[in-house]
Amino acid sequence: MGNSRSGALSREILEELQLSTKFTQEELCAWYQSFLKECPGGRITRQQFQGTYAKFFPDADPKAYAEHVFRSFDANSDGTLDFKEYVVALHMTTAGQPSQKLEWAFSLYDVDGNGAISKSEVLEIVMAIFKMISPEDAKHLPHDENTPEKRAEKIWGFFGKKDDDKLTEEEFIEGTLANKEILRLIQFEPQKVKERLKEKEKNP
Ligand SMILES: [Ca+2]
Ligand SMILES: [Ca+2]
Repeated sequence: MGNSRSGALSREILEELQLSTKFTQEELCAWYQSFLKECPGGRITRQQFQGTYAKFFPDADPKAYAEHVFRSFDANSDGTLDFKEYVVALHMTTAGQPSQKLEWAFSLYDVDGNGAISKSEVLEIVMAIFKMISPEDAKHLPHDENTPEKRAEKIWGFFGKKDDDKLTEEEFIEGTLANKEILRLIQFEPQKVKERLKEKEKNP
């Protein structure tokens, strides 16, 4: 009760976020207000985060993917997302430069956080992505990428790595910037899936 800090963002965090994201003070303050409305405690829990994904993908199983995304956003690994982590995440995944988005993608794929990506980590994320692809959509995937194993193999092959090799962040970002095919394969694009579904409804 009567917590005066709950309604306003501290100047320190505000300035830090303005610098790191280039969002304006007005934008940040408005988001903070809506963030507090959604999360009066000022933190998003893992369960809440997964719940949001579940709403967006009612016909799929986004739990594993949501878990990985949550991990990549939870910079201090305390099991919750505070406003700062939330805004940085929003920036990296939406407004950021391509290289920033790929920095985030690297942290998503570096499941154990050791600074390098192994082939099994690629497979783990690709499996999580596949759980969000509806069986109907999966039917339309090209032959050499219609299972998680094939798709992981294809991604790994693009980087020219042996099975036991590791990918550094630099290799991952440079390779992905240079090759649109890798970029397409490493991400899940719900929007494109939805667009395709709409088209299908129009022209069954
Ligand atoms: Ca955190
Ligand atoms: Ca790793």
